[in-house]
Amino acid sequence: MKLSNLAACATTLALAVPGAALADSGRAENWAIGMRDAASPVQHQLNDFHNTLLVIITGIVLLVFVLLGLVIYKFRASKNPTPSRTTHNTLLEVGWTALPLIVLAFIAWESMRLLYFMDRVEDPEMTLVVTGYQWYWGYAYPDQQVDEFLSILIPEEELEEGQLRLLSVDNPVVLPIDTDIEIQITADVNGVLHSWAVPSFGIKTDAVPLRKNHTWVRIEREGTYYGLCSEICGDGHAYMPIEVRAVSREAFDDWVEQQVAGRELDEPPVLLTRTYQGPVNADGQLAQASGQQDILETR
Ligand SMILES: [Cu+2]
Repeated sequence: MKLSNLAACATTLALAVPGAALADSGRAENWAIGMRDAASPVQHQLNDFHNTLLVIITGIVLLVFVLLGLVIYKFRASKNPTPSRTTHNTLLEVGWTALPLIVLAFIAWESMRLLYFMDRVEDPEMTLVVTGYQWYWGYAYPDQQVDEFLSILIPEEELEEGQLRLLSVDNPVVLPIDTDIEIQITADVNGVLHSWAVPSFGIKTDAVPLRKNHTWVRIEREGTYYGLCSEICGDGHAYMPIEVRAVSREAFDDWVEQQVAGRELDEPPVLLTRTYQGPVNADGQLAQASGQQDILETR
């Protein structure tokens, strides 16, 4: 949301209407405020919940301010040389205990409902397996028999027109729109904790070695969506972005065909050596984190 929309935004907040239509980008923009554009049912609900909470806390702050002002004005020393000694009022006390309880119960109920909604989808149509490595992501599509491929940051000096610094990767993860996708997230068994986070989808799920966490997405629009590792995982933490290409189902099927075509299933795995880029220091030189990793590749 651009700053110039602030006035519209203020009106929107006051009326508790979910965020105005935003530019469709899937990435952060300069001078933007508010949530990233929602592109999944989960993120839509998160936005709505966020807006509802904003109204509730605004109401509470205003109420407290007004009461405080009233007390300061009405019971000032000059007007009350002999202060009242009134204590206890059953109705008031029950009221100011019960009201916050009701508000909190509503927030808790809504939070839990959303947590369960984010957790899983009934009968997913396909599965994406995400694995966090030091420091890049691997993606596999077991249903489509697409073996794991690696998604590695494009170094700044190799960026091409239209690619984004610290966000674009060599092999983006490709997903179809309008499809219930189960996402299983784990991390390299010899590795560390990561977190696979794509704000437009409302996803931020930890990638834990030897554990498979899961979540789901149903992408509503074609486009490119970006995310970042969101668990401080080590010195390559800032260099393992997530780039998701959401395409039509037909385009996705074509992509799968390309991935699978020409692959001899009986071929023995090949030992490949991949390099990854670690942090860059002020002179643009790679710091010591850069290195190599041997990967068994079945293609
Ligand atoms: Cu990480």
